[in-house]
Amino acid sequence: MQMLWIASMLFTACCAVPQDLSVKMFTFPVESNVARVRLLPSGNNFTSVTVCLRFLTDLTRAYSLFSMASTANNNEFLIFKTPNKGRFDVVTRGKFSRFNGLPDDPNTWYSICSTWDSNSGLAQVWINRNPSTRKVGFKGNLDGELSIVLGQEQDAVDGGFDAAQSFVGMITDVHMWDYALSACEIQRFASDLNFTPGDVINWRALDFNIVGDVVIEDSQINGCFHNQ
Ligand SMILES: *[C@@H]1O[C@H](CO)[C@@H](O)[C@H](O)[C@H]1NC(C)=O
Ligand SMILES: [Ca+2]
Repeated sequence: MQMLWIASMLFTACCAVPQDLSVKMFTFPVESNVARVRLLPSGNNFTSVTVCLRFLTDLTRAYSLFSMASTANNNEFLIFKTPNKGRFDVVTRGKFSRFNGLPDDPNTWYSICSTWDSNSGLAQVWINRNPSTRKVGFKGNLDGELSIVLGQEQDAVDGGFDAAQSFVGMITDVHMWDYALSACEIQRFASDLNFTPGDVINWRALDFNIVGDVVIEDSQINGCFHNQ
C-alpha cells in the first residue's frame, strides 16, 4: 500500500504526459504579469538553436514571443518585439541582435523563426519565408538551468514579469531545435509543409504547464484546412 502511494507520488511529481497540440493554439486573452505557458525542454546545453512559431496579435507595444532564461542570464535566448515599427530583437545570453524592417501588421498570422549558432555567433530572423540580415550575437554555449516561457518576458528564472511586455494574442506550432535550420527547412516550416519537428521542443509532443489565463483552443491559422 505504501509502495503504491510512493509510486503514484513519484509519477505525479515527475512527468506530465506530452500532448499533441497539432491542431491547437494557445490563446492569451488578457494583459497580465502572470499568464504564461512554461515549456519543458529536452536538453540544457546548446551550441546552436532554432526556434520557430506562429503568432497573431494586435499589440503595438513591446512584447516577448519566446523567453528562455537561465541561471547564467535571464535573456539566455529571447525573441522580443520592440515598440519600433518592424523591429525584432534576438538576445543570446544578454547580447542583443537587432533586426529592422520586418513585417509586423496587426491581426495577421506570421511564421517567425530565429536561428543562432555559437561558432559564428550569428543570429537571424525569418518572417514567413523571408530572411532578415544576419547579425552577431553571443559566441559560446547556451547552458545552465533553463526556463522557457511563452506569454511573459523573464527578468529572472520564471519571474520578474512585466505586464507591459506580456503577449496578448495567439501562438501555435512552437518548435525548438538544437541546431540551425537550413533556409530550405525554415521555408518548409513557414509553408506548413512536412518539416522535421523540434528535438528540444516539439509542438506535437509538448511538455508544458499553464499558469494563469491561457486557453488551449482549436487552431484558426489556416481555416478549415489546418483542422482537417
Ligand atoms: C556545456 O557543454 C560544454 C562542452 O561543450 C561544457 O564545457 C559546459 O560546462 C557545459 N555546461 C554545463 C552547464 O554543463
Ligand atoms: Ca529580460
